[in-house]
Amino acid sequence: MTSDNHVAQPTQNANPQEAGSHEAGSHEAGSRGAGSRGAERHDVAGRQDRGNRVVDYDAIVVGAGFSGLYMLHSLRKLGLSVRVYEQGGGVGGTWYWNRYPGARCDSESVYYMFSDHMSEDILAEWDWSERFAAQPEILRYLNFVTDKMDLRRDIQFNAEVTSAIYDAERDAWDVTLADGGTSSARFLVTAVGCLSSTNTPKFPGIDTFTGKSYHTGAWPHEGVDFTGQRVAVIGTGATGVQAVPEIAKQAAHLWVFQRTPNFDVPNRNRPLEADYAAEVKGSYKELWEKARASGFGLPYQVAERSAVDYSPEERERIFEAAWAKGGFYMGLETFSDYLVNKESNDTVAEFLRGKIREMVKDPATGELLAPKDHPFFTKRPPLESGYYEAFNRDNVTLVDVRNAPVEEITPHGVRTGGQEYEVDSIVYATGFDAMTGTLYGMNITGRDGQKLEDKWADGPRTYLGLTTRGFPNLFIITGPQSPSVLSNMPVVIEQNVEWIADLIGHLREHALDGAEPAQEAEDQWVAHHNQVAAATLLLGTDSWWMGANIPGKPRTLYPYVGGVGAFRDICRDVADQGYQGLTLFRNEKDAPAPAGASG
Ligand code: N01
Repeated sequence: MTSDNHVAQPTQNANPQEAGSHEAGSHEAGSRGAGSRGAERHDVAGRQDRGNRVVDYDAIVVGAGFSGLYMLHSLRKLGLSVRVYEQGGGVGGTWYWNRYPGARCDSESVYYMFSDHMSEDILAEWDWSERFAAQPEILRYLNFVTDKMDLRRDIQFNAEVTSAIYDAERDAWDVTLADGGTSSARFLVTAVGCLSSTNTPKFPGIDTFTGKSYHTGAWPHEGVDFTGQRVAVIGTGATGVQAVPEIAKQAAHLWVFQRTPNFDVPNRNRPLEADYAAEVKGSYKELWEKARASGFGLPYQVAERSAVDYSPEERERIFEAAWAKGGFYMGLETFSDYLVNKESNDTVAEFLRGKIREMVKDPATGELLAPKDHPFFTKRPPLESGYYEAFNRDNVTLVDVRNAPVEEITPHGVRTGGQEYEVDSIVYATGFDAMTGTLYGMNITGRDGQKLEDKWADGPRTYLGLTTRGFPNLFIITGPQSPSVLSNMPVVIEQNVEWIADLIGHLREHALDGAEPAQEAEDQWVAHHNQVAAATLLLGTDSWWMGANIPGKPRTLYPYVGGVGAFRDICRDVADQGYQGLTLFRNEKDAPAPAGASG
């Protein structure tokens, strides 16, 4: 028996276990998408033998980055048996794969970590060395967390999930790995990140290139020495912007192929001042609470004001202060209406264009680097450190592939505008099939054989971004229609994980076995998501947030833009009202759920 509730109206490689390097000698070798039967069928602590409804684990979690690690810890605390399958040879997710030169986090390191909810000790013991941590340090941190919390023993590495099929008879998820291994669980949690399936455009001739090709998102573990090489970097998003200054230091010549210029803001990275780090640690509870209640998961002092209400001189002073501070302060602490007010946005856009023109010596190059086709922050603004200065070097050339798109990759380089650029290496900084690519790669199949990809053929349909109807007991961490990438990730990850763990705890407490969103709840969430999105300028810009970077991908805003704090409140209300909008059920189809169990 089921009991339906309805949705509340929304209120508004130091790793010893690594399996080796991932050399990317061809573009295919350097790609990755959405394995071994390590799981012997075994007796699972707390498992009830329900005849043919036996499962191997209470929960299977896919992915061992920030979200998978915290999910494992949280489910273990509930006493569940958990198996984590991780495609990589070690923990880290994004930080395991993205080892390209210059890779570092764009969130300040003191806020880019687990809170005391994971462990007070870790928070106290771990010290970051830089304001914005580089990839190796973040990977070290995640390995430190893994070992400290004794998480490794439940993680199976080199385990790529190739299918996950819901069996309604057993109320179980059957999971298959690339090596043919299989296992099953009652709950399936995807912790696969938002940017995990690399995107390499299908340029004609791409396979004919005789040099080396790399995708930034699947970088060789041993690193790449570009010394003396002629190099092409295709793509100028957050990744390209980080990689270009570093590659420029080594290459004999570097050509940067730009389709759309971005509004890059300096990160002003520096060694982390001990006083500042101590101050943050001293008030972390307050700061994290502020981050949790904020729009973007950072405890910044958001200015509730519009640029249009200020004089040009006052605006300039505010912009200059944020420019000097560096990081996301330009977007978050200057004016609050950039995403909804074009006039306000124009002021910051013009300020940033001016800065770019100032920094780049060659006027024609500076003009090409100054974005004019989209408002600020409607594409993710990269943080830069030496990017614009790189174009003042003799060995760096910007190539415009907006007006003359890449025609083909030849055996010796890149052809565009009728000219061939001969290179030894091509770096594809061309991004990801974000948010859905990896989910679809797992061939997730729900009730009645429906594939997730088919259900979402016209765009994702979720309840809170965390669940989707027809896929009982499937939980998606940082899924589409949740704040996900529009937040400092650890903050939303903790919220998502805790909400899922609380729900599973609630089910167990009430002798229930599953949850699935009601149709009406899902419809209302999708409508709310779309309504919030439609009020912003985001829909008018081609960005990966809109799915615009992948040919044929439905054009819709993938992350939820209603704000981290507002989302958190909605999720809390749903839980407080007994998981309103979710159908909670038990396996014995004929047994009534206990009164009040579903709230
Ligand atoms: O990917 P992107 P990314 N011909 O999709 C270009 C996060 N991140 O890997 O803009 C020519 O942003 C494409 O051009 P256009 C962050 O959230 C975080 O750089 O589509 N060019 C663009 O320039 C970020 O937003 C950190 O016109 C083509 C580039 O390739 C996200 O990852 C650090 C092309 C792709 O840019 C993705 O960033 C780095 C074609 N056919 C990244 N196809 C941290 O702080 C694509 N491009 C943690």
